[in-house]
Amino acid sequence: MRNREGLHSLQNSLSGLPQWVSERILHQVSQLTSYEPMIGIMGKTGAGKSSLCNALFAGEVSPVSDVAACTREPLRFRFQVGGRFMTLVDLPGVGESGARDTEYAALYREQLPRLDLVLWLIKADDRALSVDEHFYHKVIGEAYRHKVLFVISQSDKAEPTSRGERLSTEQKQNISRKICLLHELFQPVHPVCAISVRAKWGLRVMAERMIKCLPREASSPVVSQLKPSFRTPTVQKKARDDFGETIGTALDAVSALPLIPAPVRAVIRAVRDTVVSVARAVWNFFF
Ligand SMILES: Nc1nc2c(ncn2[C@@H]2O[C@H](COP(=O)(O)OP(=O)(O)OP(=O)(O)O)[C@@H](O)[C@H]2O)c(=O)[nH]1
Ligand SMILES: [Mg+2]
Repeated sequence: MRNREGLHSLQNSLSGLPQWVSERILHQVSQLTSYEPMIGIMGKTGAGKSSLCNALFAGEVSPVSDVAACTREPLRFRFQVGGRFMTLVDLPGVGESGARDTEYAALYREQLPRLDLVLWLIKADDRALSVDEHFYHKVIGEAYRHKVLFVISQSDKAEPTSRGERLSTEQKQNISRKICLLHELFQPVHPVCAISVRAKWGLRVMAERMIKCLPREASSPVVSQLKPSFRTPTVQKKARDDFGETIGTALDAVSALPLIPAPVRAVIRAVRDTVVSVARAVWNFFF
């Protein structure tokens, strides 16, 4: 219903264009609004993967395939919020014996191209990082590093531990050191984040980073899966801008087609910015 209102405004903004152009753009809009994002999650067992996902996402989780724990297949969880779906893929392998590298390399080569992002959790008090490092270099490889967002989890376990609910200044300093260390070890494409689900610390910034790292077409559908407290103005702005820009890019692509008559091209260029701003304005109707 709300979708229809949004579509109506967009249709109006496209009304000066030839029908085939307008249809092509509306088709793009419908693909964007029905896009099902896929996020991978990695890290040793007990790193806090399930806890983080439960903290961030509002969806009702339904396991898509329940595979016995001993098989090295990724576990998929499909989420649903308000009729939209997202899939989380729990990826195995980090922390297991190096002998399986080839097997995992094959599995990851199959999974990585389809993933919009991979969250890689490293527990704040985990010092056995060479295992993660080995896996990162041997299995992920250069081609997909831009899809990895490292997250230091369970930051409340950083030294010096206390019973307090909040992180102490000393703990935060140690977390900063750990962030620097991870930057040295992994040379990640995106800045490393730190969180504690228990202390409810760092999650909002982490959610913002995650949305920032996502490909344009995936940011809005992921935002719609976040719990309301993480749908901050920054997060919404990024998703709204991405939505507008994707549609702008679709118009640019049409106007760059070789056989487009010059007058049509001129009209496309003339309405482009208006269409983008209408798309941004109606974002809320869709997501
Ligand atoms: N202190 C503390 N404990 C946490 C935090 N996050 C998770 N835990 C605990 O750590 C344990 C492991 O968390 P999970 O979320 O199950 O970890 P996982 O990575 O999904 O583990 P596997 O599914 O076995 O690979 C649980 O007992 C959690 O309650 C945190 O931020 N702080
Ligand atoms: Mg788990």
